[in-house]
This record gives sequence, C-alpha cells and structure tokens, in this order.
Amino acid sequence: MKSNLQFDQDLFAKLFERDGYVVVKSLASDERCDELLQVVGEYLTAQIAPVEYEVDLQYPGAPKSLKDPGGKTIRRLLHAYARDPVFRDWATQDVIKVRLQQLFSSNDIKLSQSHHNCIMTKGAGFSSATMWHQDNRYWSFDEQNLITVWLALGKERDENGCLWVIPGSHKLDLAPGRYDAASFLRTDLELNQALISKSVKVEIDKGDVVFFHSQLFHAAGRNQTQKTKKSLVFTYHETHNNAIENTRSSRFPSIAIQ
Ligand SMILES: O=C(O)CCC(=O)C(=O)O
Repeated sequence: MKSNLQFDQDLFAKLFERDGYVVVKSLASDERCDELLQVVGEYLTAQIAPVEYEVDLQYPGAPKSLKDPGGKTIRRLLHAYARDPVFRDWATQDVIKVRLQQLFSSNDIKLSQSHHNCIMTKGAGFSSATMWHQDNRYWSFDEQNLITVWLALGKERDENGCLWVIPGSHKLDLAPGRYDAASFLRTDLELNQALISKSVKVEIDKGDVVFFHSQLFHAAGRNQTQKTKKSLVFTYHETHNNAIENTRSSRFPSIAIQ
C-alpha cells in the first residue's frame, strides 16, 4: 500500500489546476483526528479566547445577539497554530508540505496566522450559512495565490453544512458588479445564478482533506443535525508572496514550514 507521502503528484496537481480544489481521502489517521478532537472539545467547552461567535459575523441564520438563545455559539476557535502543539504538528506535517510544494511548485512556503488558522465549527441548532465567495475577500497579499487546507474531523455532508464549490471557478475574472458590498456573489443576477447552478457539494469523512485555491468560489449551508461539525483549517502562501502592510493579512507573522 502507498504511504500518504507517495501519491500521483501529476494527477494531484492536474486536478487542482483544473478544478481549483482536490480532495485527499484519509490523509489524517483516526488516531490523529481523535487527538485533535479531544483538544478541540476542551477549547470549545471552556470557550477559550480568541473565538469568533456566530453573532460576530451575522451570516444568514446566526443569532442576533450574545444574549439570544444560541448567542454564544462559536463559529471559529481562532489562532489554532499558536493555541496548541497538536494543531502545529498537523499544520506542518510532511503529508501536507509535499502536496503544497507540488501545488505551488516551490519549497518556500509559509502558513498565514492572520486568517483561517482556526477550528471552524458549525454548531448544532444555531449555525449560519456562508454565501458564495472567494477567500481572497479576506486576504490582502501581493498575489491572489493562497491555498487552504481543510481537514474534516468528522463527516461533512449537506445536512451538517459541508462545503459547496464551483469547479474551475478559480480561473474566473468577474466584473466588480457581480459581487455585493461584502464581496459575496450577488444571487439576484442571472449570470451568477447560472454559475452557481454548476456547483457541487464536497462530502467528506473524518480524516479527509480538501486543498482549495483562494480564488475558488465556495459556500456552505447550515448544520441541520444535532452534532457540531468541526474542521481544522489553515492557509498557506509562497514566501515571496507577502501580506500587504497594514492590512488584516499582515497582523501576524507567517510561519515558514520548510
Ligand atoms: O463552513 C462554512 O460555512 C464555510 C466557511 C468558509 O467558506 C470560510 O470561512 O471561508
């Protein structure tokens, strides 16, 4: 059997280039996921800062205030890299590094601590939906070429708010009028509706990883189940691709992962 360090590099890069994302099944072992889940559970139960609540974002479905029922539902446990060695260990694993080196065609890669870098949660009962966007709405870098690595710590299905993506959309260059004021795709436009109709859901299991490009359009629904969905999410960039000074992307130093 092939180890997770041996894989068809050409096929991996070709799929990513064509679709803007690629799923690797069982990249993290059950044991690793359980270890991560144990620590995530502790941070979630104690609500250890820094966290982002659903109310902070006000995405569709979010409670209106911290005092409302579900108001203290966490959306993200922030600063995962600095929080705990189990997260750092996963973020710098060779199985991730070799794949990123393949996708960036470079060995000089850094992890951004400024956004994502989190445990993304979809709470049972009080979660929100994320509208269609490219992650470049969050990023201010010299080049719009970042890659997010999303590890599922449990089943991700449509009913618990899995990712949806528009394959190949990372190559699109849309006019500014296609976006709303918050840089989400406007759903009132027929052109955007046609684009969204090409979307596919990314249903994955515990230990599976999605690599996706920062230009890829993606979205996610609410969690309609009774179990909180948890994913560990880091974003990487080439060393020469710097965060623009005095932006949210440059608030924390990136970490070299070679
Ligand atoms: O789980 C979700 O709602 C999607 C999150 C997402 O796309 C993001 O934070 O960029």
